[in-house]
Amino acid sequence: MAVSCVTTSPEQEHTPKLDLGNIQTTPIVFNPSMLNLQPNIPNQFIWPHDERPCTEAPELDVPLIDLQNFLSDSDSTPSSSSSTVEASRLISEACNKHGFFLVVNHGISEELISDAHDYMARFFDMPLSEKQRLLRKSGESCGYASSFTGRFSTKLPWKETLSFRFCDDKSRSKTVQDYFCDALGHGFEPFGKVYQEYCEAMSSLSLKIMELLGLSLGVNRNYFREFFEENDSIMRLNYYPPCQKPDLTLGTGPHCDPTSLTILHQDHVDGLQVFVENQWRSIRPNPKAFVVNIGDTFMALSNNRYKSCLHRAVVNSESERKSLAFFLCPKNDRVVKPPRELLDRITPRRYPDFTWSMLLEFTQKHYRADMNTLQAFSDWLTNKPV
Ligand SMILES: O=C(O)CCC(=O)C(=O)O
Repeated sequence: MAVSCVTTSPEQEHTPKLDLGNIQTTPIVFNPSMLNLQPNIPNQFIWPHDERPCTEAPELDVPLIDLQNFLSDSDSTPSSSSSTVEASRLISEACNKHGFFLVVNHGISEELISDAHDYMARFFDMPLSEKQRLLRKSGESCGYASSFTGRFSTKLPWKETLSFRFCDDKSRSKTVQDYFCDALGHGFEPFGKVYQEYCEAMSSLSLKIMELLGLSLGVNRNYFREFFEENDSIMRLNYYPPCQKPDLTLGTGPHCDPTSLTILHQDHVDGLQVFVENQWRSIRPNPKAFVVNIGDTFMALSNNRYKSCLHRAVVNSESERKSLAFFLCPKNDRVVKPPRELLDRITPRRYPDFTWSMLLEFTQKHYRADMNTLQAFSDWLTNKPV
């Protein structure tokens, strides 16, 4: 029997401020090889009652957008070709409802996706001490994090992550490879190569999706594409170990992505949930598809026309789960402001000018990303003494 999982809207909840420096004692270590078999979980991983996962979340109806014809049409193809019009129509529909859609026939080879999953498995299989050689430093957005035990002291996520930067800047062509080799030695060159290639593919795909987003908003097809050229993005590998108390915790807590566009590939295990119409709904894994969603920065760029949507990941007691997330972000000093087409007297500017580096710093140093990040950031910018 399907159990309804209607919960209190997180909009009504108090937005916690980042508890920087509040960790008095040595933070606990999240070592999945020891924790995943224990019958009880440490208190720091236990979430408040009204935020705990529901037993079953009905599937969300997300459009499946076939990019084959759109991608095979050359750049000279008019924006009115029927496959392009249909793709941008579906995107508009999804982004007006919840901001999540799936893309298939996206042009990324199965082999590359499978390699990216294999290397992710190899990385998280390494002993904790090895992974800790990439440990994320305080105030930084990249590196290895065993949960966020060093950063927060409550509502910890049941996961490990590895995040790294990808710059689509031809003059800095080997950023990902350098990252792995510099930190872990030349034996990790194959890791670096796979993720360099994967990030390049994600960046190209996201620029094509930007064309469709532009068309769907009635903006010049190249406007957002050009805005994100030379993007300074973040790639994240998520590993959710099995948990003996999955009903008490979350793999990733509820949040909207502060970034611009997320392209996610889930393995075959359920876990991703989106909060739509006051209800948590799941997006089932589809190995042939990428899950795409709008983030806060694009919400600001679209002058609030397209909203970023609250989502989370749940865990389970039997299977581990993994996902690959590419977060498209503008070049650090690009000023985020909507194009003229999205402004008029009825819809004036909704957010002040900002750069991605300002928003990133806000989420690293002052605020734990949730569903109010963009509004909190906008208020902070507006009220900040000059
Ligand atoms: O693993 C997932 O399905 C979601 C991950 C996510 O939301 C994140 O990494 O921000």
